[in-house]
Amino acid sequence: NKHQSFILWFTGLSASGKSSVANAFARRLFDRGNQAFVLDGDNVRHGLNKDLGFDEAGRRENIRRIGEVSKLFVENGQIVLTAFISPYREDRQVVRALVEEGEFIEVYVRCSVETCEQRDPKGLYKKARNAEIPNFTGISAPYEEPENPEIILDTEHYSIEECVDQLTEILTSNGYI
Ligand code: GGZ
Repeated sequence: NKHQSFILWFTGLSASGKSSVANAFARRLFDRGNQAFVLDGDNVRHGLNKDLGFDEAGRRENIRRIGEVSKLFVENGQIVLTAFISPYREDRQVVRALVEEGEFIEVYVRCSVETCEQRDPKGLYKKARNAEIPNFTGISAPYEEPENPEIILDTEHYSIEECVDQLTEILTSNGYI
């Protein structure tokens, strides 16, 4: 199965579905004979970046390092799927500029903060409302929506599987996979 190497950069609020879509899409790719590598909070924030917090500087350094790691994988011919809030437009732009034209595909995992807060799978929104967690994205810290993302996935209205179908369709028709 032919593929070029690229970064699929998922961005969106906590509980928007970034990791779920990225992991489900990685399985879909595997079934099609393409291998992908998923970077998300579970394998990066607890390891490489465990020295970083959630203030603005910590988030920016988080994204910078993830961008550099992703670049290494892309240079090695891989498909990289990253699932981080990445709330700052400028930081996403910096990662985009690290790789060749067309190798950075920004995927806005769009879901209203109201719906994310209703989902609240880890109880974090509740804690943020009670000020037990400071600087919580969408509540007490900013999220800058992508202005020109290559792809928008609407997880408010579509299931994870439907979003995976949409990704597959878009990337197939554009010759990425
Ligand atoms: C947002 C936080 C925070 C704060 C801890 N704000 O839903 P989750 O739990 O699994 O995903 C969130 C994750 C966000 O880490 P990222 O590395 O993606 O963020 S960033 O790109 O902004 O650096 C959430 C949890 O960590 N979490 N504190 N204050 N999310």
